[in-house]
Amino acid sequence: MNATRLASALILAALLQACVPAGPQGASAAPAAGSGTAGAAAGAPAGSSPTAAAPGQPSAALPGYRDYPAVGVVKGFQSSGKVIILQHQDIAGLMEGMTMGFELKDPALAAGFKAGDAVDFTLSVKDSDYIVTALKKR
Ligand SMILES: [Cu+2]
Repeated sequence: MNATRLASALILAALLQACVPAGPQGASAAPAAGSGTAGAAAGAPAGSSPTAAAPGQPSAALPGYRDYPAVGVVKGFQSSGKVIILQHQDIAGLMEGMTMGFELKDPALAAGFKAGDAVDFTLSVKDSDYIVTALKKR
């Protein structure tokens, strides 16, 4: 049971660490009084993260691209809804957390989404092309 709780704390700590400061999700995650477990987390072997260095999988939506699962918060839209601005967490094997715009494969993917929505999304990448090919609310 302790191990389970520690694992949860580790996951939470990792999520919080990956999160860019001043995120709206701080509202739900802010009361993390995990200061006591932070030290333990830092010293623990980090062998429980199979996705840590995982490169993207070949994309099903876009041939030649690779898919990276990602988590973020919608900040807005540009280019008549063709570009979504996402404050994304670290994307394993790709980039650190930041706020940036991504082209939507289809603007319809973002129908019903608004600024402030926490989302899981799939980023399909080829060279310097970053395209959101899947989007769902968390
Ligand atoms: Cu980025």
